[in-house]
Amino acid sequence: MTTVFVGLGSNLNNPVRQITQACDDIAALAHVTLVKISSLYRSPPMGPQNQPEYVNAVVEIATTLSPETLLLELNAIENRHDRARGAERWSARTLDLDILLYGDKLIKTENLTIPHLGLYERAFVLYPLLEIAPDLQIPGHGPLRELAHTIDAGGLEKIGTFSSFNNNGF
Ligand code: A4P
Ligand code: MG
Repeated sequence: MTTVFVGLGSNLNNPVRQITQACDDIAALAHVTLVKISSLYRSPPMGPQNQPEYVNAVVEIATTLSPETLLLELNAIENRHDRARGAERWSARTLDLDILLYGDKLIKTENLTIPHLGLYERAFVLYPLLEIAPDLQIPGHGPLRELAHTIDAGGLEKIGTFSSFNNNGF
């Protein structure tokens, strides 16, 4: 079993529902155990500003799937959420699932960069991650806590726990 952190983001078609449903979808994957779910956070769009605000979260899973197989499974979940792959970088999407960390592995292939490149600069990734793994060491980098303190959390707002939304029938 390897401990893996996955980042979730959505800004289209009821983002809260996209994220809570995606957590259920991840939990339902074979050879994956969902361990922790961060709160859901609202964040201003990074990139083009003419798109809605995002909802972001991070989950911790334990899995025996390889990084490549896990990526395929996560892409399949994105596709089931009607994810369109637009031409424009950083454009609006129903669901984005990124493998942030895969144990202590450093991976750089055509399909996969782990730790995820956005990890080092994105408040909407770092703060949810810090919430569920405050003592995490980022492979090849150092303590998450120190990294988070260098990144402005401006605009990031905790909007509720996973269960507060899920139990309310979103
Ligand atoms: N890929 C490489 N490494 C990884 C990894 N660690 N995890 C490759 C997942 N995928 C990885 O991904 C493109 C390719 O990245 C995949 O085929 C995979 O092989 P994608 O999901 O098709 O494209 P993308 O997500 O649109 O990539 P892009 O444009 O880099 O977008 P980002 O970086 O994901 O950013 N603002 C806020 N507030 N919150 C957000 O969540 N998200 C984005 C998208 C923009 N602005 C945002 C947010
Ligand atoms: Mg992505």
